[in-house]
Amino acid sequence: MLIEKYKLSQHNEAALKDHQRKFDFIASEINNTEDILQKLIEFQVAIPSWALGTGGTRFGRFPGGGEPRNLEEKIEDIGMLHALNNSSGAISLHIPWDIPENASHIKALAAQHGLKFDAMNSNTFQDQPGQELSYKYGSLQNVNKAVRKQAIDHNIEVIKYGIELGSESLTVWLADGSCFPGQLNFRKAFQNTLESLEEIYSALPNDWKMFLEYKAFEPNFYSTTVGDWGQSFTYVNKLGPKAFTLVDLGHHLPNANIEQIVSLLLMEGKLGGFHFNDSKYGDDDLTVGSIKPYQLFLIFNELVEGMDAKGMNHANGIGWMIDASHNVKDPLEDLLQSVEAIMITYAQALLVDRAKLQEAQNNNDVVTAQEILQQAFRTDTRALVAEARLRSGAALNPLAVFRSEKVREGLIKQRGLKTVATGL
Ligand code: RM4
Ligand code: MN
Ligand code: MN
Repeated sequence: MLIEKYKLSQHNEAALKDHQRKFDFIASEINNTEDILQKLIEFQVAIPSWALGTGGTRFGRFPGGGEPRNLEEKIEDIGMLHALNNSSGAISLHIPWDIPENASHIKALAAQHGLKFDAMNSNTFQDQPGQELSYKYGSLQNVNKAVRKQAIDHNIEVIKYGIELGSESLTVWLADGSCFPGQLNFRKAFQNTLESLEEIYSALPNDWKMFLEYKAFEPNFYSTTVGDWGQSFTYVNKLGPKAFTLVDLGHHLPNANIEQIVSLLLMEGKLGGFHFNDSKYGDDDLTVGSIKPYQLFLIFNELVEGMDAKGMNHANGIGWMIDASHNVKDPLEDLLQSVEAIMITYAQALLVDRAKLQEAQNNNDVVTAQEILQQAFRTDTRALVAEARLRSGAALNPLAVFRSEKVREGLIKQRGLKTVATGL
């Protein structure tokens, strides 16, 4: 559903006075307003094509109506989000959930909405109808060479789809592992996986990157073959310069120090991809910033510090994506909230006084170091983020426009109440 430009302007005009007051205040409080605004305008977070419908849990799924019925409609939904916030200018596809039957048509449609194709995702964690061999006991790690070959071929096929669309990266997330002690020989599982990844890596175009995502548990509950950042890092180091680790915020054991993980991966030049979500217990895939906003800030603080230390471009040095699932909220509203939380937190991280922080660290002044971080975290950056949107022709308040324009109602009218988007 297209939201007409004049509707956005109407909404912005009505909200302008209030916004201006708040923006003037924050601008008077900080020094580098223009620089921060520019960075906010440039920063883009990809939306995965599987996050546009209702996720559900293994106990049930409660679809909300108006879900996209095909890839075209998924692109339209993301285009609508991008028109509202100008921060979700990319789409990440999962094959085979979203096979682009006609690549040039799909590419043109995405371009119309100002969208790029972010990382392509392979899927060897489910068996597809008509598939010859099963992934029940793993894919790239499987003890059976023929299963491994099938999974390798699938990944190479995903790369081919990506080339047609203009994507430049492949994300490999494996459900491989074991559910019971004794089921697997850990070293053999690692070696098989490495050999399989090597074959996929050799099919990567020169200007592509491969992201290897780790996850502590689920669907396997005893061991996971790419279970943590150390394991992913070992694989990607062996693979070569085009291979990188991907950090998904929900894929750690409780209380892991994720900010330290991203800092060290950046130092080693091996942080390539990033999946945003939030969690209370495990891979909960909740709205970004809804549970642990301070942790998100500390992670962003290390991301900014580490990227700057390497002279990396914040917007495209790392593949940023939201990886969430929506059980009780409207998925599109949830995505708007997630993008907003990311931008607010990114802006806070940009506010950290790095020179003073370094000085405090060098003097072992623990109290000042904490004050500096919390000063940034407690700054209300919402007006900065809104101003960045205003300047790029998007909405001052995307969620309010989504609601007042009755987007969901419109989508239900267009697509029906009982549509089910492909995905988990
Ligand atoms: C996994 C992981 C992957 C995502 C799948 C759907 O837990 O986060 O990134 O592609 O879920
Ligand atoms: Mn993920
Ligand atoms: Mn996950």
